[in-house]
Amino acid sequence: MRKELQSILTEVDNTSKFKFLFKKSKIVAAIENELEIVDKQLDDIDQRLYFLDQHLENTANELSNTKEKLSQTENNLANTDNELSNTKNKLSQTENELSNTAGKLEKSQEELSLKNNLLLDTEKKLENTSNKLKDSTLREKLVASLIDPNVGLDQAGNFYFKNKTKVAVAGGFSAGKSEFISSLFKDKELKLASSVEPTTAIPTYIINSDKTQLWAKNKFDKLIDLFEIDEEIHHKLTHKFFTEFKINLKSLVSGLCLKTLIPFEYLCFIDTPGYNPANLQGSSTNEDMQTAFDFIKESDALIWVIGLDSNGTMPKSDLDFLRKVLDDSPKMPIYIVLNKADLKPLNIVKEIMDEIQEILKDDELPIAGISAYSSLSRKELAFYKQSKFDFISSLNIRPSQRLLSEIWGGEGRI
Ligand SMILES: Nc1nc2c(ncn2[C@@H]2O[C@H](COP(=O)(O)OP(=O)(O)O)[C@@H](O)[C@H]2O)c(=O)[nH]1
Ligand SMILES: [Mg+2]
Repeated sequence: MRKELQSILTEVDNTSKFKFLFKKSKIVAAIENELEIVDKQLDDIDQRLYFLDQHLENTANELSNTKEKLSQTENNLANTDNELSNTKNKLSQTENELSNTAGKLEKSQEELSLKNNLLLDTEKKLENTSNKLKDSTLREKLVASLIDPNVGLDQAGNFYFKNKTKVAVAGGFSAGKSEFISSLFKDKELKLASSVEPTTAIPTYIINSDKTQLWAKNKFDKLIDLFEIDEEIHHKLTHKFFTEFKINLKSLVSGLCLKTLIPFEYLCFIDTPGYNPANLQGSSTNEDMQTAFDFIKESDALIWVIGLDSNGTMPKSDLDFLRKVLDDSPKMPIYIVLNKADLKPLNIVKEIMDEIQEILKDDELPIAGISAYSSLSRKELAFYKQSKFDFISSLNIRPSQRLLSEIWGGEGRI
């Protein structure tokens, strides 16, 4: 526009040169005025342009800054991503290492447990060997003292049977005869050995004494103090011991005598070898019956034990046996112990007791009483006529000087 006005001004100038009658000064002034306005506007525009430029530049700067920050942030993000991925890798590595270590630990534990078992096995074997060695030493000592005619006390030794009333404890094999006698001991730890076969059982005589002693009578009629051989011998002379070392004790020893504290000063209990009733497996021979019978004949009273585990009544063979005893010794006091009464309900035990009492009455077999008893718990659950304690106590009086010479020889002293 400014150019147009300038050209107009130049035109006017030129025109005035041709001496036209023209109000030149007025026109020029107007144009110049216009020019001034236009110049001002132009200046304004320039200034605005300048501002705009500056604003643009600022915005461009800010944009560039923002871009830079964005790029930095992007970089940072990428770094963080990398770090994250690194950390993940490390974590996974650590997890693997941990799992490996756990596996190794498990293996080590297994190996340790195997080694431990091996150690226990070895210890057991060692203990067995050591026990065997000890047992074998015991065997040698035992056999040596039993077969030497010069070892042991003569019959006139320590024990006196002359003031004792002999009470035979008899009954079927495994009825609990030994356990019954053991239940009378003051010392609850002390027990008569439980034999596995009737043929291996040796008659054992039990008498009262302050000091516990175990004596064996050998085939030379000498008495051997078994506790002198080994203080724990009564725990060691088990069925296993005899079978393992192939010792037939019965062929070396004719009887055992256990002295221990019992509340019956004048009694000598005889733990007789049992016999198997004819209807049971491994039934006994007439010889077994005869052996039991001979011991009873020797005695002043008889306690007949019936095991309630295998019996619900009085076995016929028992009745026959008792009949034979009474035929031979009509005055023999007979007391019946229904042992292992803890194995049946009390009402059943009482029913069995009533039935047995009826049977004996019908068979005209006089008895001194019946006791339903548990030798294991030392408890009497019921009785007929009199308790077992009353019966035994009634026998516990100083008898006339009857000798046990038939069994122990000499003067009735051992
Ligand atoms: N539950 C129970 N078992 C008994 C009782 N008396 C003995 N026994 C068990 O019966 C088995 C034979 O006993 P034992 O005295 O050796 O019989 P024995 O052959 O007549 O001398 C053993 O295992 C005893 O523990 C008792 O009163 N109750
Ligand atoms: Mg026995």
